[in-house]
Amino acid sequence: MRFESGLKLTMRATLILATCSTAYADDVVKIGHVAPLTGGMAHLGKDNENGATLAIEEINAKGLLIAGRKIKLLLDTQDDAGDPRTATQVAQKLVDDNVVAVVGHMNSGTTIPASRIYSDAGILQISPSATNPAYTLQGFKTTYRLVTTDAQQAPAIATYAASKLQVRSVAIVDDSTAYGQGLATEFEKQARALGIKIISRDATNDRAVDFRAILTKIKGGNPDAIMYGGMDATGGPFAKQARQLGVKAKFLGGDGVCSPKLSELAGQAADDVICSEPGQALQKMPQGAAFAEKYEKRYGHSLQVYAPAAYDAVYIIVDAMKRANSTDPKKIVAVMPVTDYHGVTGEALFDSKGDLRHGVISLYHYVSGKKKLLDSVSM
Ligand code: ABU
Repeated sequence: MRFESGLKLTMRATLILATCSTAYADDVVKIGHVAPLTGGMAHLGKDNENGATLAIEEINAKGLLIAGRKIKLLLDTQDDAGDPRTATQVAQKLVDDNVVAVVGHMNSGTTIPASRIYSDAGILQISPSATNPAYTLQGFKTTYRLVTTDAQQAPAIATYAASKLQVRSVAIVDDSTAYGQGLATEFEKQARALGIKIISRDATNDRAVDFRAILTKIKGGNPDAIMYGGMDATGGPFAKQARQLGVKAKFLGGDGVCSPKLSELAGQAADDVICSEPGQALQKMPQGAAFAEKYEKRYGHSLQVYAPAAYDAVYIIVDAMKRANSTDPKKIVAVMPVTDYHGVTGEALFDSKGDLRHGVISLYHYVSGKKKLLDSVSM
């Protein structure tokens, strides 16, 4: 069992706990969380943190008993700034902090390098958002995710573009990250298979702000669509600058761009974006509406994309603790393969790699800046 006594908490926390008569009976168990909490992706990282926090608060309020001991959960949340090197540093910090499991990271480019550290430490990692297939292909027993992969998402976007939007030619741009590059490559494979002409393939980076050189080149090729592999922080300005340059193409993207915030970042160009999300649309999730309402009540604004998955990830960790009757990280990992948890995002059943057994992809567009569901595809 990995418990940290209330007596070992900081002086401030000890004083707070000492005012409560039952506090000394509680063992503090830390669950790690990592996402970019600063920089251009902070709105998505904070959304993940909010989802995880909501679950922790609910579980603590109801009370949690494991192996006859009262547990108080603490979210040990860290900022990796979406940077792979920082991600490995904060992963090691969480291991040193004795977390029992980790919700995160948010980006594929941070989740993948951090996963070796958690694997070496025998600590369960559940990403609510990393979609690059490589994450769960490393042979680690500790890697899980609650999103369908880009190997499923990219073909869904390409197929929709060819069959419903009559896209016959496309320019592809990625942000040189594990996510953006991987998604663009999977899209390119499927687009070629469907007979879509690839006019060009270019790379920018995930901190770029000026896309005019790439867009001017793309404009010359006059593609029906531009597929952007990257996040909304760069995808929004990319689409906006394309419109300013008079590019007429539709914009295609994955879940990285598919946020409510995109319309703020892209302006009117958002109405030409078609994007995918891993999983069922919030309004189609059995507990989706209730979760959205609870989130808004707690935070005073609506959620972005991955908060329901981050929320479910905490409950799945607690479900594993209950089934293992332990907070020992290795015992938690041992029971994860037989998880069958019904959460906000639906039923979580994992394959031998830690991927969801049944995936759904939702496709969206924007109407007057509002994200609207177009279609759902079961994989
Ligand atoms: N799935 C898009 C955002 C997170 C990632 O990098 O995979």
